Formats: sequence, C-alpha cells, structure tokens
Amino acid sequence: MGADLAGRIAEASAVRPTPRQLAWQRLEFYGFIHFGMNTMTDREWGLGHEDPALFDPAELDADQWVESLAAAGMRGLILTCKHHDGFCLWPSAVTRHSVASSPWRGGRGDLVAEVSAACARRGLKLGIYLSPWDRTEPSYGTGIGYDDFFVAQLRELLSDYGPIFSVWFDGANGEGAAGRKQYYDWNRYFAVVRELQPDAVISVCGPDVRWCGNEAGHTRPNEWSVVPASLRDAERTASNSQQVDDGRFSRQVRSDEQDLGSRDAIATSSDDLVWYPAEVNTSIRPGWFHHPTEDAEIRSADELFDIYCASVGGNATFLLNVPPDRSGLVTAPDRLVLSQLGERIAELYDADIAPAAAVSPAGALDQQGAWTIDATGGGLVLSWPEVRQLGAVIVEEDIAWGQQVERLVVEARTVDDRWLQVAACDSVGYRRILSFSPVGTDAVRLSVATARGRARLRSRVIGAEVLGDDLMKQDRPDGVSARMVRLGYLVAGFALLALGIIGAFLPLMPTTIFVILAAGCFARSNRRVESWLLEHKRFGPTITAWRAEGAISRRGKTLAAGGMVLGYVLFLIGARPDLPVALFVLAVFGACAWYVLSRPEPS
Ligand code: FUL
Repeated sequence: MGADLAGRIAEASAVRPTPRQLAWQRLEFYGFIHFGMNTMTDREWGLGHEDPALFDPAELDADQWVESLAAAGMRGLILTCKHHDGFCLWPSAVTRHSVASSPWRGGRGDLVAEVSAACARRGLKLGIYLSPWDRTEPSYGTGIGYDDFFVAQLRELLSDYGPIFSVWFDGANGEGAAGRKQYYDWNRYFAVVRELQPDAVISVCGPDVRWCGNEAGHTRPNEWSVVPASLRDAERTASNSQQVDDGRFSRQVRSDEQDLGSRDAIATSSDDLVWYPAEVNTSIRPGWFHHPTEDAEIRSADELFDIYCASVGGNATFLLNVPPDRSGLVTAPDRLVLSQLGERIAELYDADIAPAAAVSPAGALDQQGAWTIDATGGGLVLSWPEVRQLGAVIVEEDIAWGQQVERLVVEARTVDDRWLQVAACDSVGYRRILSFSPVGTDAVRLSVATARGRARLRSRVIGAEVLGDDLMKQDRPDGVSARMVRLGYLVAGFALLALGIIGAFLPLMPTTIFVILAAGCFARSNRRVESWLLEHKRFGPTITAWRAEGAISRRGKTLAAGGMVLGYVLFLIGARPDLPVALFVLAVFGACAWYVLSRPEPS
C-alpha cells in the first residue's frame, strides 16, 4: 500500500460520529407522516394558495398514528409540518395559511402539538419536515425576505414542541411566482437549529444525515458513513432530488454514485473526510400523501421487511412513510401491514442463537458481549453442541469507534469438519444483516479480513426459520416470490412423475431418472423436507456446499456419474434402441455427467 493510500485510510479510520449522529443512528427505524392540504386535494405537490377551508380531517387521532408506527417497531416520527404548498399544520404567527384559518377544531387546532404529545405518550421521538420550497408565501424568491420568514417558522417549530430529533430539509426546491428562484441561506437555517435544538440532526439538505439518493427504498450494496465532505453540499442534494411531479421519481434508483466511501472512492478524492451516514426513505404506498386510488397498492410486510433488512442491516436508518387518509386516520390495511412488519422484525432478533454458543478464542468477548479486532483483522468462532439450521448473521460495529471493517467473511462448518463460505461483505458499520440460503451447521466463523483500524464488534446468529421465504427470494435477483418458486418445483415434480409413470409403459423412456428428478423437485418444494435434508448428516453438507459454492464433492460426483452410466446401460438393455436414438440419449447423459464432473470440489 502506498504511503498516500495508507495516510488516507488512517484519516478515514479516525473520523467519528457526533453524539447527535450516534443517538440518531440508534433509532434505526422511524416513520414519516405526509399529511396536510395535499391529503384533502388528492395531490402530491399542491400548487399553493389552496383554500384552508378544505382542511377538516374530522376523525384525526394522532395517538392512532403513533400506535400504528410503534406497532411496526418504529422509534420516532417525522411530520410534514409544511409541504411545498405552504399550508402549515401549526398556527404559525407569520402566515395566515395554516390550520388556524381552517374549520378543523374550530380553527383552534395545532396538529404539531397533538403529534408531539402523542409521541411523548408512546415514547417516540419527534422530527419535523419543513419544506424550504413554499408555493404560497409571497416573499418566496425574494432572498432575505423569505429567509426571515422561513427562520421565523423554524424558530416556532423548534421552540414550542419539545425535543426534536431530526430537522428534515427537503431537496425539492422549486420556483416561486413568476419563475422566481429562492437562494436559501442554509448556514443561517443550520445555525438556528443548532441554537434551539442542539441534539437534533439536520437531514438531507443538511450536514448530519445523508439522503440515500432515491425514494424507492434502495440501499447501496456498501454504505459508508465516512465519505468526502463535498457530499454534504445542500445544492448538490437538491439537484439530485425530485424536479417534477410526474409520479415516477418515487421508484427510480440511480445507477451512478453506488460507491461513495470504499478505499478506492476516498483515495480518488482529495476532499476532507466526514461522518455523513445514510438514511433510506420510501413510502408504504406509491405516493407520499394518501390517495384513495392507491388503497390497493400498499406494499406487503415481506417487501418492507426486505427493505428493512437492507437498510437497517446495511449501515443506514430506515424512514418509512405512512400517510393518513382524508379523515385523519391511518387506514386498516396499512395498519395490518405495519403490525405484521413489527412481528417479523421482532422475530428476527428473537431468533438469535449466539448467546447459547461457545466462543473461541475463549474470553474473546467483553462484558457487553463484544469482541475487538485490530487493523490486521481478526475473527471469532461460535459453536453449538448440535447442528442448527442457520439463515443469517448480524454483525455490528460499535460506531463510537468509527467505521473500520472493509471485508468480513462468514463461514459455516460442515459435519465433516470443513469450513464453507456462506456470506461475505465489505462495509459493516452500525449493522450488517447477512442472510444466506439455509445451512445446517454446528459452528460459524466470522473473520475480518481487512480493517482500517481497531474495531469493536458484536454478532448475532439467526436461525433459518424466521427468514425462510425471504432467503429464497434473495436467491432470485428478479424478485420472483418464494411461494412461486416452491410452487414451480411442485408442478415440475408432478410433471416428471407423470413422465416416469408413462415411461414404465414405453420402452424408450428411462423411468428411474424421471422418478429421481421428481423426488428432488418435491423435496425442494416443501420447506420441512428441505429443512430435514439440510440437517441430515450426509445430505446436509452436500447441499450446503452446492448452495454456497456450486461445489460437489468427489464422492458425490462419483455417485452421480456412476448412476448415469448405470442408467444408460439399463436403458440400452431394456429399450434396445436403434443406433441414432442410443447416440442421442448418450449425448444427453454425457452432457449431464460432464456438467456434474466439471463442478468445483468444496473448499
Ligand atoms: C421529496 C418531495 O418533493 C416529496 O413530496 C416528499 O416530501 C419527499 C419525501 O421528498 O423531495
């Protein structure tokens, strides 16, 4: 490694989060509530100047919102106190365009206060979204005049509603009347936040929390919290944000900017390095606001669980939007999905079998169950007295020590005492959830192959049963659902069995082969049979090696090739085929045998 690169890595290794960033990261999963004038007008981006008389959510119940989010396991809530249309959900003293001019609660309502109180009752943290873009305020686009107005609103929100954990400045900064452009005095806004809520992070167009760069819920394969300082530029974030309200942006993912902080990325930048961790945001529905026409398009708990695992388990936080409807309530189908999601998340962490494991080297864990590695790496073996079926490993860095791991490898021990790599990753950070196809094993080895510096790690090992279908889904990058895959194997099993039965009456059909293939398909179609096979002394290691590395042992190859030769001979004796048919079947058997023999052997 050149001296320059070594210096750069040392620089990255030394960057630490601020206490406010640390507290924010530990929230992990929190909700977004988009609610306001757009809910009443059925729009995503209101035009501004909407009649406040339209705002009258008769059933509104902030406790119901907070309960719905808490059921999913969320620990905070960010409310759109003002969206781009400019209508304020609190009675702002600097504009009449607010709840105070609406019929809701007789014009005496204050939704920010109601949400703040509901959060306090349920122990959730409160965050505010105050759109810099304002399509109603006449001073918008005049420079300091609008900055004064915006700062006055910010002061109201940051003074009157208790502790705020996040101030979310959106990147969609459009034009005002007659195409006027407002140049925001970001530094002035940031100073007000620091003055009034020093513990709050400033997110997106702000220096503390980095927008992941899309609204689809996509997390980069490797999220780095230490990145070049230029990424904090608010104008840069704004230029990557939604520019038009065409309904398409919410599911788009950019293919550039995939690597922001690897050693290659930081080596090619001469910028200062800063702690600027990612937040992944998306909506439970296609839109950010509630639209009755989207009632059938609510994302499933499975899909959201995948996004959760990728984001919270990918060194980011997860900000999930749940929009209440026009009556002021989160609808029943959204609530159902949220409670199912909460159960899945709780099950994931409950399935940790690491506490029951023996650890080697002995004494590697400190009193909090963490282990330490240095810049040359290090590792840990967790073992159990009997074979367990595993589906994931969760590893966390104590980020008070910065972000250090650059390469982590997870291996499982087979019954015949070999180590097979089942998962690997580059960045770890706050948390990495590494799932893999179920393996039956009695020991797991975690090895940090490359690290920037000293790190303190914690690990969990998760039984396969709680991830089940999701794991199979991850086997398929095209996202075909696990149920469909199992169904496919079932149908294939019956088709092959039928061919085998027909074959018993036709001399040319090699019945045995069809029946063997059918049995394989049936086994793959049934989760119980698959589990039994994975835990089986002889079959378990073979299947695990095949799944992990596409490898077949020498013994397996011999058996398969021998079986094919025998099958072919039986076919020749039984069917006495003509030469062309015999050659054709030989070619088919030969191709299968060649495929099996050319597989690598397990490492
Ligand atoms: C975007 C906005 O334009 C959307 O309406 C929404 O608020 C989203 C979270 O951010 O930039």
